[in-house]
Amino acid sequence: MMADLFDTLTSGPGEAVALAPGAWLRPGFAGGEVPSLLAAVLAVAEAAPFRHLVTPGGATMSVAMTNCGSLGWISDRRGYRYEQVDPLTSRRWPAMPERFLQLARRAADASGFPGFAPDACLINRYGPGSKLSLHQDRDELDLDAPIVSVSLGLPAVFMFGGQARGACASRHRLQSGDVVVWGGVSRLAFHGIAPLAAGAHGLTGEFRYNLTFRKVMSEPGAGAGAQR
Ligand code: MD3
Ligand code: FE
Repeated sequence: MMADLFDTLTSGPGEAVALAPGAWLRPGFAGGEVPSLLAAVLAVAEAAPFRHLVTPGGATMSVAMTNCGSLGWISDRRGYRYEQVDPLTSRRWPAMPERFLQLARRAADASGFPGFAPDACLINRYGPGSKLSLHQDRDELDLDAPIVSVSLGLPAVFMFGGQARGACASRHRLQSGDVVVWGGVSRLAFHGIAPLAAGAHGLTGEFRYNLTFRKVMSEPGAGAGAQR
């Protein structure tokens, strides 16, 4: 049996919950680091401000985004892609803070994906009502590497859609300090975030932040991903 919302509500820190094959929720894995992670997020946002991107279809996203690392994910009328330069500032994205890298690697190691070396970290900021519709993350060249997500601030309801577009298969609450590693067959699963409930968090106020660590570029000679 896969876990559902109630399992994640009742599991304590330390134990991993299998959300799906290759997808491990680690409640509270980053718990003690939340204040320092948040400080690093705000420092990134000083150099590369949060902004609401426009989709290729012309809709403005309700989630505000920025990035750090050598590549950053962007969307505009021309499509979705990774860029080395922030189109808002015309500068390179801020470097990935060492503590981000360490946390992402530690979580991936614990989940059976040793040596994770992300080159991109997308930072999402949710305000009241912000949502992310069901989607796949498939703009990365290296689909063998997992994605590691870290939640900070207000809780959110994560929707897991499985391998096919369509209905949400399960829901899970993601709370501040929770880390999820998405690898294997879950790497291309459909997923989204339900509209954020209004609230007040002691550290983030009305916001929820989510970090997703991604390996965009394949290593030379890494195989299938290399020629995509
Ligand atoms: C499952 N972010 O940035 S994190 C995204 O909370 C994104 O901001 C959400 O989806 C957020 O693309 C969800 C959980 C997550 C991230 C990546 C995944 C789940 C995933 C990639 C594949 C499968
Ligand atoms: Fe995603």
